[in-house]
Amino acid sequence: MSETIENFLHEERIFMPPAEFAARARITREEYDARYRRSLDDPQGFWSDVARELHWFRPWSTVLDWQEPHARWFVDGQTNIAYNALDRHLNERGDKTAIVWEGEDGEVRRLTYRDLHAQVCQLANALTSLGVQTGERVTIYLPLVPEALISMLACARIGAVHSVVFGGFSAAALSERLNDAGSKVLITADGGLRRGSAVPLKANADEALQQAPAVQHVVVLKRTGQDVSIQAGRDRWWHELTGSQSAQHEALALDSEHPLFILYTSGSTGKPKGVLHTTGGYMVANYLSTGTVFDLREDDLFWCSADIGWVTGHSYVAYGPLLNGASVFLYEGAPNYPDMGRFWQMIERHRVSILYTAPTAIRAFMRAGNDWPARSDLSSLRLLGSVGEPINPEAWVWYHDVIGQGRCPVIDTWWQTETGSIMLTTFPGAHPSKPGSAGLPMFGVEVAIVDQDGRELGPNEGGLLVLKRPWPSMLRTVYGDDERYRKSYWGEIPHVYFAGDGARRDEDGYVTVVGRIDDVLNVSGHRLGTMEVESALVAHPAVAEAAVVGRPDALKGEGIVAFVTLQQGAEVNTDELRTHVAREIGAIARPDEIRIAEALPKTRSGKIMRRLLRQIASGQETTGDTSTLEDAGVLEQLRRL
Ligand code: 6R9
Repeated sequence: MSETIENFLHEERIFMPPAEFAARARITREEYDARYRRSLDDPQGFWSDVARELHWFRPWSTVLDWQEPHARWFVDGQTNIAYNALDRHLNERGDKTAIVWEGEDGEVRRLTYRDLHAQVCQLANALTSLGVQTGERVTIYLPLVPEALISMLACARIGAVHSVVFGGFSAAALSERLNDAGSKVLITADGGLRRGSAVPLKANADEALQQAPAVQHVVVLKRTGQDVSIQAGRDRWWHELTGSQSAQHEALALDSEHPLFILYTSGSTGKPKGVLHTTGGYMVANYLSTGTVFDLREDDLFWCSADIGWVTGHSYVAYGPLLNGASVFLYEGAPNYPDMGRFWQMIERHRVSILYTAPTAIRAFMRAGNDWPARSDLSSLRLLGSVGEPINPEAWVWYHDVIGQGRCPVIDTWWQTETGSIMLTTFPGAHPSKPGSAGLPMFGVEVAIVDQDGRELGPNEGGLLVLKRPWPSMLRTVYGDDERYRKSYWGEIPHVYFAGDGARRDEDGYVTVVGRIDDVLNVSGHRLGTMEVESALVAHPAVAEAAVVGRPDALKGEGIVAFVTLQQGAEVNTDELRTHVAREIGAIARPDEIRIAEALPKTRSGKIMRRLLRQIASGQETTGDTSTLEDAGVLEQLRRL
């Protein structure tokens, strides 16, 4: 990490917004300043004005009720996010393209707002026919196909709370999430295409369902046509279930604080947290951020390459763009299939104008060389965004020069599953960009860099990133564990939201986020708890103890290194352990390296000294205090591994 920080500190290049872009930008410098000031001085007025651009079945009485750490936004208001994302557009934009989808096999589908509305209504009616009630949870385990968005919107329409589980997660991860949410309905598919082969989603789901007895109904989308087993009475084909349903459905008027979705994310303990978002605030914040940060225009084709299983897919593939009546591009498969030119060919083919992707992808494309993008016409692009992890300046500049051809501003947006929408960014037509630095606070966001005691630090001092006031799209709780919510987010430092990231802010107010300061890894932009990987490892019969740390990785941001000790007399091959972790959690959690050790470095009180393991894993000298180490000989042995 220190190498990365050095690199950030020495980056001094500044990129001004291109004049042509700035001239017609939705948010100019003056507008940003004025609106940002108003959002802090008069939050009620500011947020009311934004919310009034959307449809409410009943207006709110109070904009914010804040009983720390619980916020209620647009109190007493009634709305429906699916109504705002679909019905609201039908008169003016019924024939406008809502979704252009490309399957990995090259199949293309287009849905207008009217088509999307009709299909969402049919599924909403179908879910109701299965007995799904308002407030009940529905788990979605699908590939990135239009039906993933249709499922989310159908749930939102009837007030069912969706819990999307990334299609790359294992059966075990799925059953854990099904059980935690208490879902009675699962929506899945026979499979999805990834790198030319079919991912066995239904088979995984069947395995998961053996451990999730509460699930009564499974809706199965036919995507690949691969063989699957259908359990009579429980499993129904999507097309059979929805085909006979009416394409009319009246969206329910839901309380502004009605739960919209649960999304599981990693924390510093073993069990993933079910981050809960509610309706009104999430809707208003995403409507605003998508429209303004991405300078969205009627004729844009917006491509956020995230999977629907992550928050970026929720906010900037599905809800934000559709709330703005935008056309969204979706791609099902792997970025390097059949080759490293796939992204650029699709941008040319569909005339994508805004691309929002992750640093890991950018670094992989950069490594593959400039020939790939050079073969495609990228002139439709006008804005580029980055999200998910710190972007190193080299990758930023490459993205700007080679993909954006110097013409497109690049924005680096910092936010989290918990924040629901973008919290830090530059506005592309308003602010100069500094590669590696996310930038300035979004409207309504008050950011600070503090020390462990909550004291605010000065310019360029590294500290903890906190947010000083509630914002509309903030998580409301950890599903089923409010205590964990209080402790993790509002209990670390009094009266502020603790993000878990380290950061510093420069003289111009630009915030650079350097990475997690807790036991959470960021591997290719995906959050993974070290404890989750450790739990998976110790579940293997040969493993006695495990300690997992991150190590800087030029491509993935962070790689996973596991140190394990074995049970007495046990023998195991490290590849088997790596595969075991992938099977337990999903391929994203597969350790890059496993080192079998005789013992782990522990303090006298039995705590594993991860700092030392991190240093050993990245080949550094072990430094700092080792006086609390129980057995100094352990270090010697580890270094030799
Ligand atoms: C949206 C999303 C959140 C964590 C966050 C931070 C890292 C995200 C970043 C960034 C530096 C950026 N992160 N964006 N770090 N610069 N622009 O990624 O949500 O999956 O919950 O991850 O990702 O560490 O705390 P999520």
